[in-house]
Amino acid sequence: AEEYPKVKRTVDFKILDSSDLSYFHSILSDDEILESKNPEDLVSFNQDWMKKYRGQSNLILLPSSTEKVSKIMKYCNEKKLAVVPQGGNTDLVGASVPVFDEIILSLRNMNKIRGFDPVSGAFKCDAGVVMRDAHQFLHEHDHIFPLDLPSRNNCHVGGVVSTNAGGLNLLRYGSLHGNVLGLEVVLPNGEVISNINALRKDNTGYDLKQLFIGAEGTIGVITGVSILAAAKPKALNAVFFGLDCFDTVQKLFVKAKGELSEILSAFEFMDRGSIECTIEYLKDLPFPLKNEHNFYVLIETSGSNKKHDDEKLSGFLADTLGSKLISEGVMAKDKADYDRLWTWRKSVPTACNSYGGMYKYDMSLQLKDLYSVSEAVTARLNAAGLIGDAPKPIVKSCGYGHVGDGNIHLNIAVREFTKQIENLLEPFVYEYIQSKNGSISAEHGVGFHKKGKLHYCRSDIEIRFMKDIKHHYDPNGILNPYKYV
Ligand code: 2HG
Ligand code: ZN
Repeated sequence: AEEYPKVKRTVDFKILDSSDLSYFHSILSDDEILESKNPEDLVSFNQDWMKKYRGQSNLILLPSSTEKVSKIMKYCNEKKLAVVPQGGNTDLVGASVPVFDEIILSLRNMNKIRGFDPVSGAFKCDAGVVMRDAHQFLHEHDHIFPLDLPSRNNCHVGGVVSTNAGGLNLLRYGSLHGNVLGLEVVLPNGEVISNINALRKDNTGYDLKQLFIGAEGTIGVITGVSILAAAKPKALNAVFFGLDCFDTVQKLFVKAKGELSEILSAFEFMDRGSIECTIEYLKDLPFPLKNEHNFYVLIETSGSNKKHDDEKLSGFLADTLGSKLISEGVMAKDKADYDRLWTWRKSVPTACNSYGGMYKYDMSLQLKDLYSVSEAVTARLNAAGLIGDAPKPIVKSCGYGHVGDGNIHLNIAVREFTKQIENLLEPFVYEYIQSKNGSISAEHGVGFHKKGKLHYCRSDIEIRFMKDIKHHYDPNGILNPYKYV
């Protein structure tokens, strides 16, 4: 596990006692409270998905209404009890678990859909609705949730908004900063800001909701979300390509934008390491291509006319292969085939995680530089003799991500965490990103993992502004403490 001892518990924070528990019992029902003297009993809340971070909380509150969240926050603020808000706990930077004994405020009992307007597409729900359920509901209403992620079966709508996750179709539907119409947020002092009935356009001064999108629960607890759902595409298709170099990936991207244009909905890449790891993990699933390549690309189209879209995509495939830009590619034959092609992309994170453990970097760079960070890191690991030919080398470097968004995920899968590997990776990776004017977090956030690292991509003035905002909303610093701000 990551070393939490780098920080000390804030002495000002109160230590939970029986009077606090009595208060919580007076406002919540029994199934809204989970407590144990032994934090081990609460491990699924105390520990993150990657099993890298583990806190020591003895108390989980699972309120079922905004009013209850507000009462909890008001009380905690008055008593200086620290609180970490938690959604599906699928985050990747140690943002959603406690560091010490913070109370965990889980939104999972706030799981109601509040309404849907099929004319405008505005969809409203509680923060704790699981993304899969939002998709399911909207599907039945001929719409889709404008964001999809490999963790869709567990992550919460409020959690992804708090994280400002990007997902697999940002290229088509845009970021949450554009899609979220309004939010309901409980502030650390218990006050509720609500513009959940928001309009598509509202130009009356500061757009306050934007501050909470990507804030990772440091200045307020998102309890409700209103978001613009998109019309459900009637035709989906995908092609899977094998390519020789990242330069060709970029050429293919330009071609796809130009020729598939309005039906292009995803352009994802994976390198050789990612696919080798995933082949090992998926064992029995036959790989769609015959040959090995240095890069793989999955292109998705979605549109409204199956015949037109399929013709366009198969024409694109034939032309790409014919022009010798690329030597191998396949198009999905049917829906099951389409799902299988996506499995090769969606399984990469889990495949890397099952290797042993992983060092995870999520970065934004100019497209021309996107893969260079992986090459630079791999060269260092290679020079240290850590990437060998053994069936399962000590280190496996997996670079993949969202070409359309200029976002690479670099997972350094390891059989075990060692100081040697860590010292080869950091601060090298961050300094590299800084030298290219990139961002050290494209979509996973900052959390505990990148605490103290903002200066690699944010100026002193920007960091000062963030601290001012944190202090303004949360003067006692009780909300998600010890994290990036
Ligand atoms: C993805 O693009 C998600 O698959 C998760 O952002 C990435 O876990 C990851 O590395
Ligand atoms: Zn991603």
